[in-house]
Amino acid sequence: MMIFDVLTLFPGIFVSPLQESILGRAAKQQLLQVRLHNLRDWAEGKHQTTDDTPYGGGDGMVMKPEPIARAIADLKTRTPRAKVLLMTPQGAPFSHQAACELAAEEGLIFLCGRYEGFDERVRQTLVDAEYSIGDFVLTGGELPALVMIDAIARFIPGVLGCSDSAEADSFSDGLLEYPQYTRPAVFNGMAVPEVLLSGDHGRIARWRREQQLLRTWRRRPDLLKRAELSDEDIRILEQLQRTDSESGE
Ligand code: 4GX
Repeated sequence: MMIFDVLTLFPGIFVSPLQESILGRAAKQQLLQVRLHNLRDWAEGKHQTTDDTPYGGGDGMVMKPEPIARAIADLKTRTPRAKVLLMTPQGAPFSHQAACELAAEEGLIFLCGRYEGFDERVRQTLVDAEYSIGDFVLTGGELPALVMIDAIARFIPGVLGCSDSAEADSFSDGLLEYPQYTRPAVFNGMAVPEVLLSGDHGRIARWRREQQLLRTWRRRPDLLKRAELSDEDIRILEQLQRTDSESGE
């Protein structure tokens, strides 16, 4: 069973997202365990202070290193090989690939920062990897940790139903997903593409691949450089580029 330890000043943020739906079921089935820890439990003094003013002056507060060092040392007595992860806009871009690799670890410790972050010596000596979930600024590392736990959990065997596996979904071949439809056949005057009602599985598969290529080329051309493309895919793309002005999306 994979262990996710979370160090945070706000453990309450995690409770409902981890209880619901697929993650909640995975925890019940003992495929993963998320243990929430309040950093304040490792702080000292009457006020159990976890932050302090920055050396050199300036706005905001910085999280003190000692409570974090004690907390990580304690957690590592139980999971000695666990990797310590920090969420920050300065980290490596978190991705499908990173999620897949992290899912192979026995344990992960998510160190969630608030305020202006941590004393630099925490990163230098206690952190194994730093990740960013995107180029924007959040109020803390808690939501990024939840995002990462969700994406990593999908790669743990048994977490997803057999009908949709993490390896089969879009980012595995580097392309965006094709459009999906369900009943009714006509909604607000818009009909489902005829090919999907044809029952011709070969035609349907070709149409879906074409839609994946079209969407990726239109919306995320950057992804095409690293996508796994067959000779047929490349032929379809060249065709799309020639007829682009005609076909609307
Ligand atoms: N993708 N933030 C963390 C506080 C902080 C600052 C420095 C550690 C070091 C973010 C993101 C993000 C805001 C989370 C600053 N903690 N994290 N927080 N985007 O914006 O991961």
